[in-house]
Amino acid sequence: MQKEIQTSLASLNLKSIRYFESIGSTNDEALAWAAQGTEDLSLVLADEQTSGRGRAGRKWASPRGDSISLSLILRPRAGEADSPSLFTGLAALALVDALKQRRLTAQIKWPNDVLLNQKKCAGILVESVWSGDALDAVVIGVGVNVLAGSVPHESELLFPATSLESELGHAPNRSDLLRDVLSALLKWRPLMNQQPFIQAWEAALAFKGQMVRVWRDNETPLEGIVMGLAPDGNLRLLSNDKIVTVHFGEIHLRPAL
Ligand code: BT5
Repeated sequence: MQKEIQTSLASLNLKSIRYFESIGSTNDEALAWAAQGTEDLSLVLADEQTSGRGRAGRKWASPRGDSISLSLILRPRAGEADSPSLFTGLAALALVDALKQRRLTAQIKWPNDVLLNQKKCAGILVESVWSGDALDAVVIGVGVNVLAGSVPHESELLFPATSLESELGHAPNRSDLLRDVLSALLKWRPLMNQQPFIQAWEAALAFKGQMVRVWRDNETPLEGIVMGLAPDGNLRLLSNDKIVTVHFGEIHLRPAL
């Protein structure tokens, strides 16, 4: 597998790759590596995570051989975006593009889930390393359910889940998919502060024009119709005849039934 991945990624000019057959969390490894000063475009990959993380301490399942687990380290350049929401959008859009190449129409459940047929097939966890007030590094963690065995039992899920194998009817090649996701991410990166990026992200938003309920930390849930995105990647809802901006952070979004 490792050789196959190296061949697949050769054209991307990544700086350095650390591959693990099994690891706790690729994001933990990448955060430590970033703190030691590794370069922009360093990548951590694993065939299995034993303590994969979602947001707010939730678990992310990535059993051996069934999923893609990656953490890409970026060192934001001068003038580049410094908002975690934009980096989450970058990964989400890259996944949408790579799935489109496999004739799958994915949608983004803002802020960090990628859906196929309204079921979650991938999750994104962006974490930052700060040096005082300056953003030193961003770790973009991406988990993709490639084979059917990657999908946890429904009793462990907050939202329905699926795999690419289940949606396609056959198993896609993991190395090729990995290459296409990273290649799309690198393609969109220079555009992150620009309108076409937000437009493409907005075009892939799930529940557009629909009523959703958003839970935020310790606040009463907010209900509103999904209108789109602000230029910084925050979500715009129409709530009680007013446009409300929901800031990226610890939120959950669900269709309001
Ligand atoms: C996420 O969190 O969706 C972010 C997942 C990020 C995982 C990647 S893998 C590489 C890198 N290294 C890490 O340690 N993490 C990143 P959140 O929105 O909080 O969703 C977590 C919830 O998703 C859990 O509470 C479960 O309900 C559900 N879940 C867990 N594993 C899943 C899976 N494989 N497929 C679909 N849903 C899952």
